[in-house]
Amino acid sequence: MAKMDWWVSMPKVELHAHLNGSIRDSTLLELARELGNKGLVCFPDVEHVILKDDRSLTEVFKLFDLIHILTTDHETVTRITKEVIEDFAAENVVYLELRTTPKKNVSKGMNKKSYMEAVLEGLRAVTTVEVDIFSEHNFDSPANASTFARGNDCASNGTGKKKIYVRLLLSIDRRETTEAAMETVKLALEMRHLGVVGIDLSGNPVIGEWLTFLPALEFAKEQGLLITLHCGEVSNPVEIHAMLDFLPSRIGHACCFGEAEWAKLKSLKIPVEICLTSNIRTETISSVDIHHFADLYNSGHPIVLCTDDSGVFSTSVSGEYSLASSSFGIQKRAMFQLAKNAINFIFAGHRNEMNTSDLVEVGTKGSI
Ligand code: 6MZ
Repeated sequence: MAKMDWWVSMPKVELHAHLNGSIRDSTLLELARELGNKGLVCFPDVEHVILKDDRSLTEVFKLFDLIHILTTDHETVTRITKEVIEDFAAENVVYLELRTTPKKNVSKGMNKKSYMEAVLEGLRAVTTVEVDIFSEHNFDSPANASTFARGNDCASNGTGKKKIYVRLLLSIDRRETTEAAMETVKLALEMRHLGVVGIDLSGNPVIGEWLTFLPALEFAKEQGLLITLHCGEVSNPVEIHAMLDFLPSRIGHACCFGEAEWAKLKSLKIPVEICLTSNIRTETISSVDIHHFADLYNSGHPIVLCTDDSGVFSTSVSGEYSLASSSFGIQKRAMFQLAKNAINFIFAGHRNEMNTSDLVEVGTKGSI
């Protein structure tokens, strides 16, 4: 059997993955063909859009509107969730925080809650790998920590299957109202015992106002949900400062920061979810060699490599590790350390009590 590349065999943590951005092209095309046969979409046009490689940030959000037309019924939401989990597990992601925007689709009898139930159904439908949706005990118990750490070690869990821990973040779309955002937070609270650990604010960054979402985000925080914000995907210093003042547990992207914003972010030590391929493909950052990953990495700022939308940007977590390694000249051992550090920024359990030594053990076996 061919030797697996170290960036694939290495256990990894994925903290910034949007469900509808992580769908296989083959599945999207199949769904588009079905709707095409029913005369609901023009298949050749949709095929062209799905297979197009480079897209501006604006075009990406148009693509999401199309993807949502293809996916927003219960059965399809269940299917894509199942496939996305299988795909991340296949490349040795051992802990995944999957985020998605609960949706209403009146014509399909869907509301935010039934959408999330379809997502959970998808998690339960995975049979090729063992999925831990919510541990009986908290994630921080030594037993769970070490099980997590041995997540990709088939022999150790006695089932002969890989294991992946999955937790959910509910996304608020920037097109939503304060009431709709509040509804999502209340749903997250209701579904806490089902593995929902936090809230994400995402969507087209040129739409919506921070103050619209603030009441719901404050309420979420008061109730103990952890928050991650898409921050600085476009230039908007006032919003960036307001978001950092909110003290989110993590932020995503941080592309369009000026000196004052970098200084504030660094002094607050807020972990950043870095999405290299996404930023390059959407031309938010013009080339990888000038990506802020390098400065944050060199200054020891907490960062985690993520895919954002592995389907839309044709990437994978392994691909992001390989890209960072080759672009910034970081060797395998240091990349492993970067992957391991991500455990400190997960939303499940009490992060600081995680035992990371077993993760080192797993990585050492295969590749270091
Ligand atoms: C901001 C993004 C995003 O929630 O339907 N989303 N928001 N910036 C990005 N960078 C490219 N990529 C994805 O997944 C798709 C939704 O995630 C958000 C958008 O709101 C998009 O509609 P779900 O599963």
